Amino acid sequence: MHWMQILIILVFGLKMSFPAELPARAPTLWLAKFDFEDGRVDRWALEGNKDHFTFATDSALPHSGRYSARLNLARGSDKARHVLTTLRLPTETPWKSVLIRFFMRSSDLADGDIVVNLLERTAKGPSWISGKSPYLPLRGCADWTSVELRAPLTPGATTFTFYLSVRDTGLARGTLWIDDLSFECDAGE
Ligand SMILES: [Ca+2]
Repeated sequence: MHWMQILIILVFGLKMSFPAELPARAPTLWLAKFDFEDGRVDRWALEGNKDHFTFATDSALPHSGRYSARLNLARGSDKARHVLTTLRLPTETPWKSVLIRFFMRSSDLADGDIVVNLLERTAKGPSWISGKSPYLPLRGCADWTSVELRAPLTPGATTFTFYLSVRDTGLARGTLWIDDLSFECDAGE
């Protein structure tokens, strides 16, 4: 068979397999997943009153594998405390949102002692996606609990920062464990 005949058959076959009227699926991208199985938290940073909290991997009752990450508020603090990680966004695609999923459990934390805050960086500079109020207050829970939220992104944003922020009441103390945290970008509506 001549190579042109093979090419025509291949092209025709592909068209038959993927009819043009099927809507194109908006691209998605797995940006990052943290299962903490390397026993490290070196992609995370602490900001604020660092003597008053720790963030490290922990092997007691992980959600998956051998490790989770443990945020321990050793004592109260009237100054801000944050644990954060920044992810680079590939800008070839105008991402419209990011889906964040994780599992958490806690001990001695009141509802809302820790909130999730989200920051994006665009050509205009950094801005809170969540505005001035907490984006998502976390509820205290003794057993592993699934948390999921979708945050809007400004198309063209270059980085995205996920914060676990401790409420500045001076009273918050206790422990939060987090595991299987994933970030998935979506270019759809
Ligand atoms: Ca794990």
